[in-house]
Amino acid sequence: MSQHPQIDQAVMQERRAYYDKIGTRKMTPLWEVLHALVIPQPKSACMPAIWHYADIRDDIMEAGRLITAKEAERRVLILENPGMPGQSRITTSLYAGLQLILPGEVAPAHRHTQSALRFIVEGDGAYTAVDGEKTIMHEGDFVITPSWTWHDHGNDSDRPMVWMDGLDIPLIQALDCSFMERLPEDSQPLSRPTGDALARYGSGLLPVDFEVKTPTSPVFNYPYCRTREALETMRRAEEWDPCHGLKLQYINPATGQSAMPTIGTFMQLLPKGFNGASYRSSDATVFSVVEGKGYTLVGEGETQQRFDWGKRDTFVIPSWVSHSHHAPDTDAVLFSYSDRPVQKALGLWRESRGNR
Ligand code: GTQ
Repeated sequence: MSQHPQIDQAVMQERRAYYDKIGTRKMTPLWEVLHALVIPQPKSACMPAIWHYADIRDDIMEAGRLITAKEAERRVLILENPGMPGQSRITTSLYAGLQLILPGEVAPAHRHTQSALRFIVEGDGAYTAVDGEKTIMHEGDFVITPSWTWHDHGNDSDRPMVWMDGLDIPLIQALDCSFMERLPEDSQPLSRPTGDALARYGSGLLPVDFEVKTPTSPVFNYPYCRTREALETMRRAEEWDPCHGLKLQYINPATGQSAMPTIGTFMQLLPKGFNGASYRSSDATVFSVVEGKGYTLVGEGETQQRFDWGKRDTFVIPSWVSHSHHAPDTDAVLFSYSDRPVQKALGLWRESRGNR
């Protein structure tokens, strides 16, 4: 408490008048906001949240009765972080949505500066065409649409397909560099056979004269069967990380960097009985459950939450929030993505284990 409340009142009044005056000249005092701007550690509007697929699948299918993929252009339910309603984002920097394509539908060709990933949640056999090549998608596949590449989606199978879209929309918004255009035709012309990119760039080989021209991986479908086999073979070494189980990152084979420049993507195996140690990192992370079930403890003390999850559920952990993964009854496989490559490129990324 102040010893001179009268004087403080007078000073406060004078300051307020001063703030009003400089406000007319488009200025404002830093000292009133400094400690909200430069804070000791992340304090995000992003909240931990979970979407159970069993609770939302009917809503997704209902969208399929209300609007066609063509009319919607992209028929997607945005997974909106409850801490940032109306902002079309799941973390401060990243977007997530669940996209539905019904048999026979086409989501027409367009391109934009935002990079996109597709992570296949339900169904088999729909396709995405990227830069003249179609890839047929299966559950657990990780598919990339690099910045400014033409892409259209279609479903020639006889079942609905649902995938998670992960895009860097909020990041591009912050940088004000969104550009987009549409192709006059629904589907782009194809110039290469299906599987060409994976054979050419994803077999531990590269064309002899290959030159890196863009930061995004030339492999645009990382099939789950290969990822799963890698995890299954590696588990024999019994080298479990106390926090992550066995965790791999998807890389661009031409550079060794993350597969996408703005979004880091990961797949991890938690063996049955896994009791993970507490972990936090500065990249808020979106998880999609590929196999098995388990739970994640989020936060600490009285505010700690428990997210029970199973196949096809999505959950998000904000920046610098401690969490631990547990898989008491089954093996579990988790796909995840975050803005880690951006933070690393800028020398900002941090992690800590065991509440240190
Ligand atoms: O498939 O191109 O969920 O442009 C949001 C924006 C998907 C897409 C989204 C998009 C797309």
